Amino acid sequence: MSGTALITGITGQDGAYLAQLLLEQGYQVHGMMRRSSTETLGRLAGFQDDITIHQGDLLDQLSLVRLLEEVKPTELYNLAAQSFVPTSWSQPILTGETTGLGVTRVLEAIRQVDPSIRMYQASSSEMFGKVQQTPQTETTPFYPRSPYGVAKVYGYWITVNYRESYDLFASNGILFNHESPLRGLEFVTRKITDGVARIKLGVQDKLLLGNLEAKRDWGFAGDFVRAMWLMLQTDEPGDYVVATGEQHSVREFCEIAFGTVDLNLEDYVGIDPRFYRPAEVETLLGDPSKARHELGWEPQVTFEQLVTMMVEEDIKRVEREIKLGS
Ligand code: NAP
Ligand code: F7E
Repeated sequence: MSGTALITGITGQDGAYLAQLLLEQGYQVHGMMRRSSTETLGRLAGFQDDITIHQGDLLDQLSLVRLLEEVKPTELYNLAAQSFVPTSWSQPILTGETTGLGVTRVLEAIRQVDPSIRMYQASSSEMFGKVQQTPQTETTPFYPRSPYGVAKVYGYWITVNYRESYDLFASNGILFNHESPLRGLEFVTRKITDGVARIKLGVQDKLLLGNLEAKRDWGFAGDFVRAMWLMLQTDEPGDYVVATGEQHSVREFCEIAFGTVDLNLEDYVGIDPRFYRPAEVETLLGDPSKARHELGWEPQVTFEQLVTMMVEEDIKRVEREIKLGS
């Protein structure tokens, strides 16, 4: 018997991959989603019936307390957040409430209902922002560059603080960018692979992007959720960098994505200053040595495999859309 897991943010990219992993491990999986007037469970297609979905919201403390009383989880994965960096400038208060203070609400609910619940907090490489050291490790100082990054720094430290104040089993995964065919369409990788698929299939002419020189340490979401689970199986809680240790620019991502379908990016990519950010994170590169040594975690999917997988899945999806006439 593996236990009972509760995932906040079950409707997001990582929620879908983590739910699948936990089901495979024999967990009873419960997911929290906020109320929406439109369908948001699309990423759970194929295994939604194996998960119990509950309504709740990181903005509503009582909904969290009630949910923990009802589900009685042994492990809680706090993946819910306003996670799109540009939106954090247009909605900084909402981002602070959800991505920052939301973590305190989850920790308070655990403290009140059952302090033995193990908690994973989805911290982010965006906390390193204007990097103070390369590669970034668990001891690299934070210098966030967006309201999102600032909110994640708050979430990180409140998790550490509740661990130290109340002896909770609460761990931070400092995850670098991780992508997949389930990534939201506004994030740069998926915007590129969706654009490549549409251009190849003749339903789009151009792909407009912002800063092509930004560099990221990109991995596969399916690999990264395994690290989340491993973090809650240790004897002691802790904080871990999860990254591939390899860095590529947005331009390189484009080159491989267009190359997959025998097109040249120069013929199709344009620059639109609307996609520049008020303050940019120019470069991120993680050192996952601690996760490798203490968790035995290794990424399986290479950068080239990731880009190819995303392009191929987007081509299949756009072909289906064309057939349906949408
Ligand atoms: P995502 O696809 O944007 O999913 C975010 C989830 O949070 C969605 O299920 C969303 O629900 C939910 N949510 C937003 N506001 C909420 C609220 N007020 N109450 C309850 N749920 C709410 O993000 P992701 O890529 O899966 O990332 C998962 C987590 O890891 C996030 O915390 C993100 O910040 C963090 N992270 C991601 C990366 C990455 O590269 N993917 C790296 C480091 C850290 P709706 O479907 O209703 O919008
Ligand atoms: O941008 C540049 C952009 O939006 C990556 C989130 O999951 O990872 C993600 O945050 C880079 C930036 O991800 C476009 O300026 C160029 O330098 O895909 P992104 P992000 O901001 O790194 C971290 C780890 C998280 O925690 C976040 O939740 O790409 N870029 N042109 C562009 N970015 C976008 N979105 N769109 C463009 O057209």
